Amino acid sequence: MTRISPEQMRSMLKLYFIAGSTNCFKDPVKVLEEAIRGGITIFQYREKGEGCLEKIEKLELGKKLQRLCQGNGIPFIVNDDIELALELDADGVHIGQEDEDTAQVRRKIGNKILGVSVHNLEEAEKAKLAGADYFGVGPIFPTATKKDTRAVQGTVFLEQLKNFGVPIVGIGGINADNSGAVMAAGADGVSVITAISQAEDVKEAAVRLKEKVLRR
Ligand code: FQP
Ligand code: MG
Repeated sequence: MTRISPEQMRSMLKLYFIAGSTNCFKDPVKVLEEAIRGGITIFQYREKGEGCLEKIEKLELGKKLQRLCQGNGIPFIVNDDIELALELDADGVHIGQEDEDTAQVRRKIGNKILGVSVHNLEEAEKAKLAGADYFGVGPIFPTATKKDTRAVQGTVFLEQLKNFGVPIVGIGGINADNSGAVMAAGADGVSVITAISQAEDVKEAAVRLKEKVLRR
């Protein structure tokens, strides 16, 4: 397997759904099932926060969600936990600035997909050199999901990254109403947790977001 191409990466990032057990009001497997039917293009398993699963339970839920992704041709990415990603043989990992060193993670995962959160051009340059396949940029808008976020960025940094050559997904407070602005600023896709995981109709929420990102 070779490194993913930027073109392939860009098409995968259109509608990036992230979730773990604590983000869902019902069985996360059901939620992911509906989200897939609604048209998500990539999934990140992020088992984090108060009351989250650990060890064997985290592994078992990961296996179930991965199987669902595999059955539907959806890339399965693991957040933070490189060891889990390797154990599951996931399609990739996502790390932030407070996680393991990017170059070190690249060595560990070989050619798997590597996503890195970046907040300024310096971090972006460093992550690019260390082998990032895509950037997560945010929080674009205010979000309640993550407590330890950086300051809200708006879409300005997305504009600055336009000609950087690395595929980009916006994250943080994105919903069907504001996703157009994120795409217009130069993102290749949008990433959401709550807008899909806690929607009354999960599939419908994904469909609406997908329509918006494809309109660009
Ligand atoms: N962007 C993305 C993605 N996924 C993420 N998990 C983050 C940003 C945030 O390490 P990080 O990454 O800053 O916080 P946490 O580990 O709590 O999620 F691009 F994939 F949308
Ligand atoms: Mg992280």
